[in-house]
Amino acid sequence: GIDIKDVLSQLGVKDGVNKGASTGKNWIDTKGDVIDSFTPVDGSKIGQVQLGSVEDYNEAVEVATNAFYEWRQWTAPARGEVVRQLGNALREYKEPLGKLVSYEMGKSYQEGLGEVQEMIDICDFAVGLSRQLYGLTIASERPGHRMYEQYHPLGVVGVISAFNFPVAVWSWNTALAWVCGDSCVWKPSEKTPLTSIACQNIAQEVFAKNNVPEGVSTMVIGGPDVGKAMANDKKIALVSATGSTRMGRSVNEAVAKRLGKVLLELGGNNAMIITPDADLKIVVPGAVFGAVGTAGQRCTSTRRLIIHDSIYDKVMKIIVDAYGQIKIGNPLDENNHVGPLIDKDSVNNYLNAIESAKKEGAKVLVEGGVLEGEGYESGCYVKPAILEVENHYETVQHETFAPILYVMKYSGEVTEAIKLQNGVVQGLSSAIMTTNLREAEQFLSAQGSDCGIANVNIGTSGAEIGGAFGGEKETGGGRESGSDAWKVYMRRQTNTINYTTELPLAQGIKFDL
Ligand code: UN1
Repeated sequence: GIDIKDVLSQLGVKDGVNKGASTGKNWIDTKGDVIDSFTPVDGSKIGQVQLGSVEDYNEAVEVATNAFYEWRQWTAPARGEVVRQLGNALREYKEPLGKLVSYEMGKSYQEGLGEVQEMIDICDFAVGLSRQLYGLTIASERPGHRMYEQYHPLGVVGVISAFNFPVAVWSWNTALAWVCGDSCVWKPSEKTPLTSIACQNIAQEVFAKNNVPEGVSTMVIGGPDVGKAMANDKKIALVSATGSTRMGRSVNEAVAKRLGKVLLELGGNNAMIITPDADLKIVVPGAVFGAVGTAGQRCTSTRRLIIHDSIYDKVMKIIVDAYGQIKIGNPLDENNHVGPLIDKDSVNNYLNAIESAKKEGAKVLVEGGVLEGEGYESGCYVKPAILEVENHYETVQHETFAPILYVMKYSGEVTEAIKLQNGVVQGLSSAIMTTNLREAEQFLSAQGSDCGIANVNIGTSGAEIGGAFGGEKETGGGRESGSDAWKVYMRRQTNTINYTTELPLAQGIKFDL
């Protein structure tokens, strides 16, 4: 259960109408439509938000631009100190924020807490990073010259995030952008507006305490017009967009036209290869959590199983049996494994995908369907389904954000499985389940998985923040979060310094006056 009024008040969110845009200190007097936030958990209205318009967006960007000129003069470790405090504040708010994520988005409470933990982790990562934003020193070909590179703050970063990770994706981008000296304009999903207001409140509280310039953390909850304005806006140095391939493509086109920078983290079509040498004890929880966790609404969710024909029947029997154990219901009840989909549109997409896969020849191994009756009043609870398919089906090639697992066989060598795994337009995450070193190494080799994430004996979802997160092909090519993903939030400058009394030219060119 959840006392939502109490949770909202702990997070400074009104259960009435909230303003949907902020300059980092002040909530903008938005004039847009008032939208309701309904929870998919029980269908009730949690609160309301008055959307920001393009005008409100422009106001936020202006404040963010001015803030950038000040913020970039703070030392990186001083900026890191603010992010350290943000991480501590998130530790304090972990429980209510995790609950609100669970209630507004519909993921399990454990996963809501896990999402807030990802925020804390990236803050810690960013704090360390704030003393490591280093470039290289390079050997110069000219005598008495020193050549090196440095990274400078980039500018205003636009962050577009999706409903499924309504808070973590914001922090992956902003925690890094802030230590890098950038200011941020966040456009969260309209489907989860209250969690974003809660985050903005937490940031504002910490930033005010530290006299951070107003505008370093701004937010505008708005419609597609605001997203479009951001993509076309020359004042936005980098647009980091997480969401559908369709959205990402249109953002990319607009930003490319003005030669701006993008970081795209778009759709996945993640497969798990199960070879004859797989340890079934870890295959089953790995595959099932990957497919039904977050009700299949992660970009890293397991969409496809590619199973060797010699073990296919045995593996599928165990997995189908495991599906029989899945409890679907209120995600705040820790006995349940699967909560609702985000909304009824999503339920329709789920039903349509099952229907069209069947038309293409799919065989149903676990029947899907929408749940009705007590506890399912929101109409958003669906049964995780398993369909036996062929990889080339159009439905299988497409990412549907729902718990539908497509299974297929391969025969012969692991290279055949890798071909199927790579035979989609997306390239986010992938996994192989095997205890055979040769198979595992082939999967990780240059001829192996073509995805940004390739795991061995781990499912496709649940990446740690320390690695770079993102993927290839229609996933968009961007990398967020760990490793050296920070570099996209900065501009690189190569510096060469001559400390002699001569002016030797590079490439040995002679120029005598
Ligand atoms: C997403 O679904 O957009 O790897 C992000 C994972 C999580 C992040 C998913 N750490 O599943």
